[in-house]
Amino acid sequence: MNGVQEWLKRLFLQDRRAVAKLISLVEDNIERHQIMRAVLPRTGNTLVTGITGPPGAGKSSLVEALTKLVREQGESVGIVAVDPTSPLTGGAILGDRIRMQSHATDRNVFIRSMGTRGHLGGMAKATADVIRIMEAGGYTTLLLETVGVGQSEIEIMHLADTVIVTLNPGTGDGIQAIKAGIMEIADIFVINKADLPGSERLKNDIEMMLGMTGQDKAWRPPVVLTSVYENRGVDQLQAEIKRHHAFLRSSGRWKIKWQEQLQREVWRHLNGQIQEQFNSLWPKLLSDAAIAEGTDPGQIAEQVWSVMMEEMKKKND
Ligand SMILES: Nc1nc2c(ncn2[C@@H]2O[C@H](COP(=O)(O)OP(=O)(O)OP(=O)(O)O)[C@@H](O)[C@H]2O)c(=O)[nH]1
Ligand SMILES: [Mg+2]
Repeated sequence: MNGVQEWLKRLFLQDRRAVAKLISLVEDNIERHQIMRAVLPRTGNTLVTGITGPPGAGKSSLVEALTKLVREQGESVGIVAVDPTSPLTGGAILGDRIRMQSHATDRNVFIRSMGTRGHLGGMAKATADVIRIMEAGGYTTLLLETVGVGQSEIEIMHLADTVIVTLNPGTGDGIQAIKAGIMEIADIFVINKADLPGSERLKNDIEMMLGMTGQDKAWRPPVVLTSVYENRGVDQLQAEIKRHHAFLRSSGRWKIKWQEQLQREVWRHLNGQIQEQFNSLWPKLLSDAAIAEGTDPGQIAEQVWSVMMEEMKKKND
């Protein structure tokens, strides 16, 4: 039995070290196929809860508060914190590590921080793998935190089944969120720091905007007020998460979501493969003067595509 087999065996016995080890191997692209093939049959049952929002909105504080609740209920928690602006990877992003200290010694909480490694598609790919390994390792609650409200965060949030958008009162967050197109991805809105003034107003603003946009009639995103400082609203947030999970399952949305996620994920892999092949072919195409000057790039793309197909056929023969 090779080393990977041994680690997989230990993963299925819910050995924390195996979770860490297999995540590193997959991230380094060592035996990725073998690992993911073994892991996959043990995944797909747990819904992933994503938490996004502007920097400092209290995402990590909420993750920690939710983790505390879930642990009290006896479930184990896997947390992935993605920071597209951070070059760090593997280890913990310092701030998160400090804040999550209360769970650091808890064997039933597994925290993984990820920074940019290569391009963004790479990060979404890696995050999807990490979530699956955690699920196969027996973590029954999966939380995914990502900072920001830009395109890259939305890409990460598509990995989640339930998306929580966290905003703060008195910051103009509401307006920013609309501009960033984040209203559309929110299943639940949280107004955190509700101990500060202006939260009712922000709640009204969000509800008004929800009324105006062509929302999904079957699910109207609730707006939950929380204060991690005053330990308020977190249980209500957990109840709304459970309600959304139940909605996904009972309405059959879960399946549709799963198909959409699969499509995105396959495309990310395909995109990576095509890009790699294209990058290796391009210099040769240029130097062979196969491409005449002044040719329309769209036409060149068609030529390149047929060359790529030929290469692929040669490889498969
Ligand atoms: N007043 C108040 N402050 C809070 C509350 N929750 C969190 N904070 C504070 O807000 C700051 C940011 O909290 P984090 O949980 O790190 O926020 P975050 O969204 O994870 O931050 P990034 O990951 O850096 O984007 C910290 O100083 C927290 O102590 C709250 O309910 N009320
Ligand atoms: Mg954070």
